[in-house]
Amino acid sequence: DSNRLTEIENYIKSNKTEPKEDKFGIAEGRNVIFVTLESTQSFVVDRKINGQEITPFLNDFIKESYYFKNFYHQTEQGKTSDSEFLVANSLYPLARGAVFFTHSNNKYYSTQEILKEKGYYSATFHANNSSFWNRDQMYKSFTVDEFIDVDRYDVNEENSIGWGLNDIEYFEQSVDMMKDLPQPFYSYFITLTNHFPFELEEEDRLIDEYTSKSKILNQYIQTVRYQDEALKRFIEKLKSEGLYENSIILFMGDHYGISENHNEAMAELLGKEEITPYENTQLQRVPFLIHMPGITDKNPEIFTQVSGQIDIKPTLLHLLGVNTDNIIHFGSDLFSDDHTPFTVLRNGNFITQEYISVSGICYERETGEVVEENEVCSKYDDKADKELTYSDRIIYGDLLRFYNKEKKQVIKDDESMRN
Ligand code: GP9
Ligand code: MN
Repeated sequence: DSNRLTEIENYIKSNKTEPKEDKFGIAEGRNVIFVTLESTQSFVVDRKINGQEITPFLNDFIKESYYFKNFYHQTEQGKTSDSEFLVANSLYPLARGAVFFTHSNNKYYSTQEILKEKGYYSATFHANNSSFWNRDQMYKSFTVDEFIDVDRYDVNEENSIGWGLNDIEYFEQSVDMMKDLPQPFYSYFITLTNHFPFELEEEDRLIDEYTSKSKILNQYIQTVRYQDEALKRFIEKLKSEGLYENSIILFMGDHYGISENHNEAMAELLGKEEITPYENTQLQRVPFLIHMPGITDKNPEIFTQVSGQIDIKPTLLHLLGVNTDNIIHFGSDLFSDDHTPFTVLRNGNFITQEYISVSGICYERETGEVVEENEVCSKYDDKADKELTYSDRIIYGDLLRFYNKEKKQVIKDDESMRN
């Protein structure tokens, strides 16, 4: 019944933060260009291998953007689809399985749907089969207006590798289709080349080979470098097609790419003795940036507060001037003065500005020192648990069917009985 949603709503309201006045609505009416960077972790940013930058374009682009250094992915087995779920709903994905498969018929109130009410048209560009991750079904529940899937791209032997169309070609063809979208639009791009096992043609290798014991890590460096080149050309083409100026561009890593099986090579690359559970948690950071021509290029900023994918929806909606007061979601606006830096990963580990809790062990966030007085972490256990449990309840109980979108309020029990 709807009382279950009311309890959750009360929790969310008690954690409500006010949007920052000078940021609210600064991107109002702009086209949104959201890009998912496949398997991209933050450790590649600003890092050189044999004197060569892995992400030269990204490193420069960050200098004209808002960049979030301590931003974590919160995905689980649903991988990319989990990251999409987080961005669209500011709800947590599930601990097991992929919510895109298990709960695609639920009621949601996605970023796409909220923006549609404001006159936006939404489209997802992804050169894979539309049924992969059950996207075709879930996108209906998210009210995505158009899914530009593999059938809309010209894919051939020359321009594809590994999982399909290579990123340079993908962006090239995508921009040509973007020109026809009704504006303003909310466009969502999902890259593919930097996907396990990170295969690449010889001619696309733009950085000297890394030579650790892990073939996977070595190839990853190459595909990340290649993806960076694709992003550079994407932005250039947006500029030449007149789609750049009036836009808000967001880049987000979807999840980790290098698993713990490669810890030894990873430790060597990072110059650490070993990858401890603390280091492994820090490796769950993925790049997140917001770029607004005419705004962030003039006043770029690096944000160090702890944050995660759950926070994107309210942050973006506020920049677009959309109020989120009565929308059921767990994230909070990253620009808000009273944003609590607290990020819970889907496995229950969590990060605060001072501490990181991994499997019940408490570490100093910056140094990785174990903290003996565990209370400094354990006082957040309850909050971590509540976030995940409440979100799960919404999904398992399909509780958003008790939410009235027109009135922006939870339907009262007597009312829901009539429906
Ligand atoms: C597949 C692409 C990659 O369409 O999104 O999926 P992943 O394996 O990373 O979840
Ligand atoms: Mn992915």
